[in-house]
Amino acid sequence: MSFFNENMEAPLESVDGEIRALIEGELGRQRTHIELIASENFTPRAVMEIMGSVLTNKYAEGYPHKKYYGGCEYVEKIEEIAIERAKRLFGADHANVQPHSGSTANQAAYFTVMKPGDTLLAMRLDHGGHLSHGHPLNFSGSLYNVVSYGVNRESETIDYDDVARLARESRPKVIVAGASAYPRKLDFARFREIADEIGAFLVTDMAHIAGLVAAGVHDNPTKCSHFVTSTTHKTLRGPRGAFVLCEGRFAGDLDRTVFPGIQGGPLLPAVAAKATCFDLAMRPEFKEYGRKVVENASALCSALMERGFRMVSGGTDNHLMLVDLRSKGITGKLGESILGEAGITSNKNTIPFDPEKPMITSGLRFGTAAVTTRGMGPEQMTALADAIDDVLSAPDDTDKRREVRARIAELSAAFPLYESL
Ligand code: DSN
Repeated sequence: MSFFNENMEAPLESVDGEIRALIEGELGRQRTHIELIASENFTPRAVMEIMGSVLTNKYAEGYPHKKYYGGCEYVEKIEEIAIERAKRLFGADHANVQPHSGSTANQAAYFTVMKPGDTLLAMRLDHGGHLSHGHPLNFSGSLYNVVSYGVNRESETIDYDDVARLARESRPKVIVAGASAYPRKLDFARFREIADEIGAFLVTDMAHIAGLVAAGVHDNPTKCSHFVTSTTHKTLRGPRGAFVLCEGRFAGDLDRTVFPGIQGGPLLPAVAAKATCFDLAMRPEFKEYGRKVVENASALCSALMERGFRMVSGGTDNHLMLVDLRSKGITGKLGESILGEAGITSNKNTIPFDPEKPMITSGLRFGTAAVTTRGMGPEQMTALADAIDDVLSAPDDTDKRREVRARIAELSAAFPLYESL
């Protein structure tokens, strides 16, 4: 065997021990910490097997039966299956499963119907939106004339009459429904009514709630939206990646926008893993999973409120919640850091009308997609609320954090993760 081939067959541990050790470290972290980042989840081993498969060796620019390369007989079947499953899962006319990320998926939807300088109406990031919904530092903020809507100061929920007013005043080409830190259900029918009144296109970014939609525990935006964009790795529990759904009349334009407009070759391991993720999400167990995610979020939120925490909008309808830490006299930055020391992973997050800067914040965002995948239920949510309260109520008490860390280690051990890895 040539030197080259020996290296080809060598396992990672003998090729790059440094990276291998760090991956092992990350596996250990995931096993021993409690994951409350609302956009994260644990994907099944089958999905990870696909992500590490030989599909990474193949180029397949174009679409099934119209590929620009030879040797696509297997990968185009895979892509066809992924497309069909995405359409079936969400009831869509058309699906493009090639976008690499949620931002790229949004870019594809925008580019299909907007020109630079057109107006985009979307939710502001500091009220729960996303960078790709028009933030000045994002492509969306620099290409388009962005008008933002936020939440009502009192209710901390979207004021649809205000969205309608902004739409009438600014006449956007596209209205975006969707958020990355909004704990309440979204009224897609109302968004569509607003869009129709002024002749705008409705792009729904369901990245956070896609798994809840698939499970039937959140309204499905597909029939109400001209375009639906999503990632696959959040509540949908698939590989890191994205897709776009649209009405049939936009199919050709959307596909041309993704390729050759924005991307070259699709990431085929991700395309195949999305196919498996969509199939898993159509199974009855996934409906049960979605129901439990929402049940756990509600249990964690109620338990935190009982312990004196103020929750933005007074609660949650979905998989996530936003905690206002001002009553505890600490910032989101400090909260994230001390919870991390105690083995609980979360992220600092602005709350609506936050007096702090985005790198500091007054809030924390918690989500229950990952802990639910691990098998935890309402009883564990109460234990987590106790642990969170113990840490955040005593920010100077390192002994307390050590004691909570031990409790978290015990809780993690009771819900093993990736035992076969
Ligand atoms: N970064 C994701 C989140 O945490 O919500 C959104 O892209």
